[in-house]
Amino acid sequence: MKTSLISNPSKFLTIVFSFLTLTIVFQSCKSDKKEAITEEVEKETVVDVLTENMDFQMADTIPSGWTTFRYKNASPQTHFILIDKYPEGKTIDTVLTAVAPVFDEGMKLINEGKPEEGFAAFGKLPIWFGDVKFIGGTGLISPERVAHTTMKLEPGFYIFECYVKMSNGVFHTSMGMAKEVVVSTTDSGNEEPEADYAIEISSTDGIVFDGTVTEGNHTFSVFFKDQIVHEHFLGHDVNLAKLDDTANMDELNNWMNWADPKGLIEPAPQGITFLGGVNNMLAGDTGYFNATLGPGKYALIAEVPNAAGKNMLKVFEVTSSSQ
Ligand SMILES: [Cu+2]
Repeated sequence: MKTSLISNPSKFLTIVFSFLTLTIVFQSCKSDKKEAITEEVEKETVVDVLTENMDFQMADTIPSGWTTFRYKNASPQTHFILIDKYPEGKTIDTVLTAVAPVFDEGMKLINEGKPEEGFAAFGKLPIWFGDVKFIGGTGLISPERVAHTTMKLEPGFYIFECYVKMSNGVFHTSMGMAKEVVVSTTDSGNEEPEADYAIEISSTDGIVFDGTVTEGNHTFSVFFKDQIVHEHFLGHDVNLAKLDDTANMDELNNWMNWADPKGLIEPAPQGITFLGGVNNMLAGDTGYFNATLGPGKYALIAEVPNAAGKNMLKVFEVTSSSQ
C-alpha cells in the first residue's frame, strides 16, 4: 500500500489537503473577502497565532511584506502552519460541484485500503488543483512551545493549515486547523531579518548547514535552492528539533512521512521537542526562524519520506558559550 502511494507521482496530497481546507473554510466563510483586502490593518511587527484546540486563533487580515509569525502551541498536540495559495477565481461553488464528489470517492477508497482505486478516482479532479502553491509557514512545534518564523508575504488570499494526524489518523486539517487569511496591501514596514546562521535546502544536496552553533537566541535563514514534489506529494522544508537522550533518529526519520500510517501522527516520537522552522517554500525563496537554544543535541530535518536518505536530517551540537 505504501509502495503504491509512494510510486505514484500525482499530486494527491495537494488534492487531499487543498480540498479538505476548501470545504472546511469556505462553507463557513463566504463573506466578501475581496473588500477586506484593501482594508487598513494595524501595523504590527509580529502576527500572533495561538492553537488551543485544533484551531488557528489569529487575525483574519494581516499586513504584507516581511512578517514574523509568533505561533504559540497551547495544545497537547504537535502542529505547524503551512500556508497555501490557491489559483485566482476559484469559488466554493466550483469546488462543491467539480471537486467534492471526486474527493469523497477517492478518499473513501483510500480509507478502505484501496489506494490504487483511490488515486484513479483523483484523476477526475480539475487540473487547476495542481496549481495550489505552498509558500511557507512554520515548522513543527511541540506542545507549550512557541515557533517564530519570518517570511515575505504578497497581498492575496491564503489558507493556513496543519495536517499532522490525530492518534486515530484523522488530519488536523479536517478537525478545524484550516483558516482563510487575507494578506492586505498594507506593508508591515518590517525589514528582512539578518541571520546568525545560514541553512540551504535542495533536492540535490539536502540540508546544507555547517552545524557550529553556540547557545543563545539565534536567527537562522533557510534558502530553498530548489523545490520538488517528493514521494509524499509535497515539497521539502526545515524543522528544528531538540533531542534528549531517549531520542531515536530512525524513529524520527520514519515519523516525518505522513503517507506512512505511523507517520506524522500523535504521539510525536519520544525524546523529540520540535522548535519550529520554515515550512515548504517555493524555489528561490528564503524564510527565517528564530529560537533560543541551550547547550545540547539538536536536529534539522525535512518533513519528507526518508529524510536521512535525502541528506535532509542533520544532527548538530549547540555548545556552551563558556567553552
Ligand atoms: Cu496540527
